[in-house]
Amino acid sequence: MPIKVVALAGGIGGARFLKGLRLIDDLEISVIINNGDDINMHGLRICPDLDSVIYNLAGESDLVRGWGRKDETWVVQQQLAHYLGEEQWFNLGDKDYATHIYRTNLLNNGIELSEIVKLQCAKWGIGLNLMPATNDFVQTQVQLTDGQQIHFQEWWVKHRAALPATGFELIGAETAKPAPGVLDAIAQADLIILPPSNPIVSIGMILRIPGIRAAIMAASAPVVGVSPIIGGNPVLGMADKCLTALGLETSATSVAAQYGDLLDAWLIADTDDEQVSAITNLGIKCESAPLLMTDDQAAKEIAMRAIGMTR
Ligand code: FO1
Repeated sequence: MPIKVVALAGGIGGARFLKGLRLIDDLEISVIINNGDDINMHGLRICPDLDSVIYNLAGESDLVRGWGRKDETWVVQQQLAHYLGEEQWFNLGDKDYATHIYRTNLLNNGIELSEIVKLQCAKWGIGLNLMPATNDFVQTQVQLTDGQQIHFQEWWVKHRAALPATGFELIGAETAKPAPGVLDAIAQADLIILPPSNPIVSIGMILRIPGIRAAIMAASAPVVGVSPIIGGNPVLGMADKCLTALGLETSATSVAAQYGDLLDAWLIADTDDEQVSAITNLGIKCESAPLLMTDDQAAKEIAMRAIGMTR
């Protein structure tokens, strides 16, 4: 009888974890993917975390960048820069443009994002059940210390998260609904996993879609998370900038406290094992292990260790 696993995933870190998780036998894997990074550009809907997960699972992602397609070319972008008279700060490759054109055309024809993701998975032969957190258009905005509010991608990519921020808002969240299948997958899960994605702007934004956090709290499945922070630093991306913006410490303990009563178990890095007792005192089962996902096999071992904490 396969174990029904539900993972909440953001972009690059989540995708790398999933490439290991899917190597484990007898798991039926559903993935709820963050839409907060989504942005409309040049009249196209861009869904970075959905695309990072799909491209990684399809073996099509650029492994150095972590986002976008491998063996990419940038002709359309260069031509757009010519027309627009300015260099594009958000890099969209030619193969990537095909995804955005395909998705936007279907959306404009009334096809829901969750259906489009299923079509993409079929095209790429991805056997996992991937779902966007919501079919509604939500966008993460960053509140800056100067009072301005800018799109997450502008903060993250154009400014490399260097502009001091005080908070993150998910625009559209109040009226957003979980995508079809999301709440059922959570309710029927035998195990729920929080991979080492950004706890604030990736997993944190999934949890802001009304109903999802409550469904996880009500689920019979245990919830196990894997720390995205090793030592005082994120392994990938800039989760430290997000935690600092909220006045939170960048540590495995701080992220566990941020997830709070959602967590039953928390796997941290072996180099952080002095934090095991502090996390245990939060009422969360805590163990340490090597957490660098150097390849799919390493990610598989981390996933097995995390699952083992709840069995
Ligand atoms: N990240 C960057 O650092 N620079 C980029 O130019 C960039 C472009 C881009 C285009 C499509 C896409 O799906 C993702 C892209 N990303 C880029 C990553 C994106 O910012 C992600 O949202 C973050 O990496 C967080 O997951």
